[in-house]
Amino acid sequence: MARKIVVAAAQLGAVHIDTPRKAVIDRMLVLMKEAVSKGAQLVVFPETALTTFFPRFLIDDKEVLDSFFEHGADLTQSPNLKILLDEAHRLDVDISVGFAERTPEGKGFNTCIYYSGSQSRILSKYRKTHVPGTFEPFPNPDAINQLEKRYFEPGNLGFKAFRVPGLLPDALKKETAGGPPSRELEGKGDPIMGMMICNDRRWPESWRCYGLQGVEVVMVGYNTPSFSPDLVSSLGPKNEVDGEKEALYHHQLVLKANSYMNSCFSIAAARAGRDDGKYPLIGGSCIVDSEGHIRAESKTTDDEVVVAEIDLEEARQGKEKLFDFHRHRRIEAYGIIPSQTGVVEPPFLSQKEELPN
Ligand code: CDT
Repeated sequence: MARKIVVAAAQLGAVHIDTPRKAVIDRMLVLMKEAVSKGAQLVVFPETALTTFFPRFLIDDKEVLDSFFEHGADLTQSPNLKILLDEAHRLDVDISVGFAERTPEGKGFNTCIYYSGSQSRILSKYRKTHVPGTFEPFPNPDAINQLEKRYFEPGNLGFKAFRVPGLLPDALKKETAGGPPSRELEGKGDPIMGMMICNDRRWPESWRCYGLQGVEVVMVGYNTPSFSPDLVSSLGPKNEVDGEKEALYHHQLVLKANSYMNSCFSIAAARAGRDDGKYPLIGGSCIVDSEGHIRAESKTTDDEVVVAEIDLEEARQGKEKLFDFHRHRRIEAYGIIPSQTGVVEPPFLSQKEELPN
């Protein structure tokens, strides 16, 4: 039976360091409304959507730095987020939105939440796990910086998939299923979703953690520089134009491959365009299906809504055949993955040792 939902990526164009939050939020409200007018039931916004991507800048003044964060234990009461959440409730649409979070204990996280418009509550919160870049700026004043390790701690919430009520009228519920989730009932309940943030999408571990919970839709907000020779391979492009092509290539590569290998859809929302950073941020907001094909993608690096209808039933193909984890995974061979972080090469061979055949 088809399980169709309409989803959207709401791409934001350039946001400058002195752009007031209010102006960005107004743009997000326009995008939300447009997505809903196109039938979207879920709208995904970018990473740190409410401000410029401030980790590109060295900000030493604590008060100035704090002004880029949302504060408080109850994020529904953050005055900035509240405007978006209230509108999502009014429009009866779900949203996923990224922002910088300052906890009451003073910790900084790169966070996103999933808010259900119909339920009028936050269903899930995620904090970016793979925090890229450096703590100290590079000594070379022309270098491209990404000071996320200075401003954010690694997320401490793990990759926790969650079910989303209200999107599929015929979804099995606890009461109607007649028992707990089982092999026969997989893919029949409310949609299973997971969130990750920007750099997380480049790590297969993020996806597999969700894949093992039967994820059907992964949402990713991102700020990806078009050219960052100090941070990525120096074998690559030598200029901004080629850099943008390469950055888009890698962005699509990881979305397509990981959506395919985990038999899930993914929705990726960029903040794009040329802000005050040295180079622009890529666009490439897109919706990818569970066979690794792009269903819809942005055509600009401005504010733009990308919408697609997706049938979650299609993801059953991968989940029940080639990537049926129950039948084909071999956990006895994967021990090194949870037990080791960095690379440990095999010992050097001795001159006298025979080469293994
Ligand atoms: N925001 C974010 O995580 N950006 C990183 C940049 C990596 S270093 C160029 C990304 O993975 O796109």
